[in-house]
Amino acid sequence: MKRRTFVKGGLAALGFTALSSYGVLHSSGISYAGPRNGFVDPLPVPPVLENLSTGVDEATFALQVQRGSLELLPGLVTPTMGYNGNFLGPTIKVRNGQQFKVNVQNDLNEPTTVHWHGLHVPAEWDGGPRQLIEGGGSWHPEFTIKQQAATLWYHPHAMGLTGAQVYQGLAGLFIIEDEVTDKLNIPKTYGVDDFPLVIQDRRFFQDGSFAYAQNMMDIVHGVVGNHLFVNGSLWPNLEVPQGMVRLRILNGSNSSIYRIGFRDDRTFYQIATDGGFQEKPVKLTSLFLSAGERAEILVDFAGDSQGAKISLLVDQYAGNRFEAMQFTVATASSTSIAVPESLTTIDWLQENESVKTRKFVMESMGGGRMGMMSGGGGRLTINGKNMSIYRIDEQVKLGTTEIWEISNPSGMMMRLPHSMHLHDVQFQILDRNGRAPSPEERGRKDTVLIQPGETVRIIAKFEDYTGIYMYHCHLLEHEDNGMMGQFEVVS
Ligand SMILES: [Cu+2]
Repeated sequence: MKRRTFVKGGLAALGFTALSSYGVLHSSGISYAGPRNGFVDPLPVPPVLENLSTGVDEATFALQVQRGSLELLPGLVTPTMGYNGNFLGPTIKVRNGQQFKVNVQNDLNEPTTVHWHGLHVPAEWDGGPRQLIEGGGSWHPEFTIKQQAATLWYHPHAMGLTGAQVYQGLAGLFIIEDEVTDKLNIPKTYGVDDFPLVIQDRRFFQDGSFAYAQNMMDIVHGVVGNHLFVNGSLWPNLEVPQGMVRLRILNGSNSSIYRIGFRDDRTFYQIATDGGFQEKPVKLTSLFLSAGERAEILVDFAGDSQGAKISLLVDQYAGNRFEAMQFTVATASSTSIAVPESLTTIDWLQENESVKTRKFVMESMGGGRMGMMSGGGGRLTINGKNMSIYRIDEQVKLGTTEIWEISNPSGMMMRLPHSMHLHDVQFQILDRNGRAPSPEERGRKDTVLIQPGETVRIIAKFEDYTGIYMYHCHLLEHEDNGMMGQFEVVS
């Protein structure tokens, strides 16, 4: 076994219960829950990307997709990819209504794309598999941001290359602000009381290089890592003010589902789903995020003494448990912020507005395990079909509202979760196996976890733009192996 593992104890001491309800999947080795020597490195906070425009109505950026290297594990050098750097990318910040322009330069020696995950975007600038940027090539999207405040992200989406490129480091946050944010009394000073947390697990060879998809099981279950990184750092420490702190959390892993909470089991408040603010804060002690999902939370450190250390626990579907990072309470906050009573109002789409119900069946196995990797149709399908860029699977009429009923039938041999992502729209969850969504999922969503045996109904309005978009499983190894389809919005 070439994989790097650590043998140690202390997992039980964390007092974090296992996700037994998930059933048995597989284990990717022994995880090292927390550091031996404390949380030493300061959490890197991705810089906000410089806006090259001077006008307030414009936001112009430059992104360079490049290779690099980084010491992710102590003493080892990992070959990586990054945007404008070695690993991950800068945070893009725009305002609703701004004219967004970006010059993307692909300095990889292979094709890539830049997909704006969660963004309501003209199809030609979506950055899906149809907008390939060849190695050495460039791409120049330009469109207006027509969307409320949200924490979105950007990542590659080239067919068959997405998983490997994200794994090597290609991901960044895309934050939209608007008048609602302006009015709310919540932490909003980036890097001071408003922090992005990009959570990702990784697996390595002994020489420090990434051990990405090695075999069929990696594709079936997704590549699950045994080291956990926050913003590209192993076991970092973040100094936070002694007051209210906002965390914008992205599950940036390829295929992991995380349950996220604090070592002391403290309560926190979720204020946003994938697509922006919820109507009211949701009181929680742990949060589930599947690959690609985001949440914003408020954590109050006002009651903690200066110097107090509180760690973040991340429990991974498939068994690993991580003490991911630590918060150290520093000086008193300069602002006094309470958890708001309400945040925004959401235009809830009504079932009777829907003109069509479409059914989508996500299947992990069509007929025998041996067929999984064979070219003849594949065995990761949506409605029995493997992705073809030459086929339009669904046509949606511009300006209409539809219900999409997505099911993950419980197969005889494979019980795998899937995470459905739609491009262009923010949808709302109507129900999960007939039951109303939990408070954590009540809001604008672009990615939704579908557990084995579940049927989830979502509702969305397809407006403003015609063209071809993707829907797919956001477990990237599933997506790369064909669990994807195309919908065309037609006038
Ligand atoms: Cu899947």
